[in-house]
Amino acid sequence: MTADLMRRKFEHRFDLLDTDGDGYIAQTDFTALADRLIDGMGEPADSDRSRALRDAKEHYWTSLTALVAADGSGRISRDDFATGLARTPDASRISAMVRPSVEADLALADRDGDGVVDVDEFTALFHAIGVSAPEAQEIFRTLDRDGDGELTLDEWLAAALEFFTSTDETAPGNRILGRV
Ligand SMILES: [Ca+2]
Ligand SMILES: [Ca+2]
Ligand SMILES: [Ca+2]
Repeated sequence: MTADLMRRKFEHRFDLLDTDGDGYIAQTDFTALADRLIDGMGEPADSDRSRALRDAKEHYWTSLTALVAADGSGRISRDDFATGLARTPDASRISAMVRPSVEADLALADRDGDGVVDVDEFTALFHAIGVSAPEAQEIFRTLDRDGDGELTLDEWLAAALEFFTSTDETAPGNRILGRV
């Protein structure tokens, strides 16, 4: 059951990361993902936030290829992705991979610049990658663990790490990108 949960989570994430839907994740998917988020939030393409987001997604891609045995083709298949991540949930490496990405996502989403993300900011960010408002609101409530209506960097990072490493069916982080 545990292996099954991990596989379901990673396959779900793969489908979201495979932006062009060709069955492989490549650097171009991460570039497209960054552009989609930047456009969707109405952020100028050359702003500091946009640059930081693009750099963070590139870092994510580079870290991911180091983590999941790539076949040297510069792309990762669905099976390699799910199998590789399920085999080695190395928390420190996962954390190093996702932290810049979460920081950049938060900075992009935080339109009023108060350092945290409210439900409307969160919903707008997720809308940019095709997640419906009701689903984004549900994800927000799950990730906002103290229920104060604000998603902090720590709450977001905890969920991101949990997504990759927790074998608990009920872990809130499993829901970071919606139902799996
Ligand atoms: Ca692809
Ligand atoms: Ca905010
Ligand atoms: Ca909170």
